Amino acid sequence: MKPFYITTAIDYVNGSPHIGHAYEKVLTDVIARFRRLMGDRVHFLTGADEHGQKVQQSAQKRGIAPPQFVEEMCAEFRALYDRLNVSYDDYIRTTEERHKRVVRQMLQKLHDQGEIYQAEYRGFYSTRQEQFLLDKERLPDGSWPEIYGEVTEIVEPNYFFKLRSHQDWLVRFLTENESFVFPRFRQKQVLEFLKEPLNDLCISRPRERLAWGIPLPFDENYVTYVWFDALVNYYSAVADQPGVWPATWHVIGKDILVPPHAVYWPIMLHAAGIELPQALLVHGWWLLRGGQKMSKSTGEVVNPLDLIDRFGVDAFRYFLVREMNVGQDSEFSLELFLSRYNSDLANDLGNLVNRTLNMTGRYAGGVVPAAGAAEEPERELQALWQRTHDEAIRLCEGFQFHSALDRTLTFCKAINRYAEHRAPWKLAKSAAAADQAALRTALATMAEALRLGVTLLAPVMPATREKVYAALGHTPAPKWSDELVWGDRLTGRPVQAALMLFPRPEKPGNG
Ligand code: ME8
Repeated sequence: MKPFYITTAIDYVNGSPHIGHAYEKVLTDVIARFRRLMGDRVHFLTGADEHGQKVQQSAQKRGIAPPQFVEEMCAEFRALYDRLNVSYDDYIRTTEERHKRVVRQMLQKLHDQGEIYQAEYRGFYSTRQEQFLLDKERLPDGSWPEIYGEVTEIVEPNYFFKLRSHQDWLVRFLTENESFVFPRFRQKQVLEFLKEPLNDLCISRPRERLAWGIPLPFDENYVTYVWFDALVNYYSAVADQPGVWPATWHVIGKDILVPPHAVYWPIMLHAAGIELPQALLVHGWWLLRGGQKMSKSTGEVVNPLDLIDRFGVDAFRYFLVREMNVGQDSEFSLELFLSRYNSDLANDLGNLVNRTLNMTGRYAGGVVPAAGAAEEPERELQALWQRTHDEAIRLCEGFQFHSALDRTLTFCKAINRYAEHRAPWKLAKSAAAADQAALRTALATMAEALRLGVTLLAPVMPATREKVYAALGHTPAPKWSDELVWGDRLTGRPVQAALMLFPRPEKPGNG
């Protein structure tokens, strides 16, 4: 079986990771975990983009050599992803030999085929963005937008890749492969961009200006310029593992779709005679309140570690996935985070767990009783479970994780309502056999429904599932699909007295 090969963008390691990095890796992790649970063999790649001007400059600022700098930064990124429970199978660094070798092979091949030529390059260069700028990007007064930082004019011989000669092919390819880019509206943006003639792509930088890069195999006075290095990671990481390439999905942010991933990358692969990835999944951006962009250079970023320390990994993962409709942008604020945390997690899910454990302890000696015959309330809850399950799986298949979570939490709320309706605390006061039977059924139903709820949350909240299973004394079946079936799996299991999953923040409102 061909693995489900999924990748993330590789991060620039010139500054600390922020919520955008965390989001992309968590989103990809949710997909990877979902596919694994659905029975696919998954290969999940993430990594670090370590070469380039910005890294060279950041290292200089710190007064250390680039290799030491990237070593430290990369450790910081990886520590975050480990903390976030990102279940990647491989981590590629563009400074690794396995990557450099493949980049050089690919460049040599394209050079031999006549796809790469030398010419004079003249242009206005933004060091901050590591790119040459087009005249049309100037502001009406002739200056450059602030995001580009300092802009200088440069004239130098460089190497170019013949992008333009493949433009017609790419347009045809995208027209014939309508679902190459998800969501669809992004594919339209690519085609829109391709209405203008492409310029050939400058793929080199003179080594004297940029030493921190991969030397061109056919001219060692130059290093490879950013995209020809970075994009190749997806392929270089698996080049020696037959059967893994092509990627099933490249998960990327909207800023690096056009032109890098939707234009350069397909054309590079096509020209080199390598199969194309199956599709690109393009997510939106986390913005600050009022739609403001987060910026490493202004220091206005959200540090994921602060939130994880205060609220736990799964609360943070839940928030990211619940608040973002994949493909759209979303705004981050602590108020919004706290409101989700309190209502969905502390109230609905956390309360459900506490009540279930607590009542099983109090009214059934801490052992899940056997359910009796289902009556109307049980039948209703079971029917709701079946609908929730079917819809959630369908939504996850289509990357609508925010809606899948919504359905699952609605189910949890329904279990709470069921508990209130059955009121075990009242039934427990009665010695009548019918009431005692109803009590056993209610407790068993709550425990079983809770087990199903957290099972469905597994791709997003893996640690929560483990904790609740442990609290319910449950040993899961090997197959997720079996775990998702209503059945009296917990009968006779001893449960924990309590489990504090989502403690309320001490000072609500300001956290
Ligand atoms: O672009 N919200 O690296 P990077 C959501 N090295 N996602 C965000 C975001 C935000 N506020 N800010 C950034 C690079 N991202 C290149 C990629 S791939 C061959 C090379 C996303 O560290 C961004 O869209 O700037 C990108 O997908 C990823 O984080 C890494 O961004």
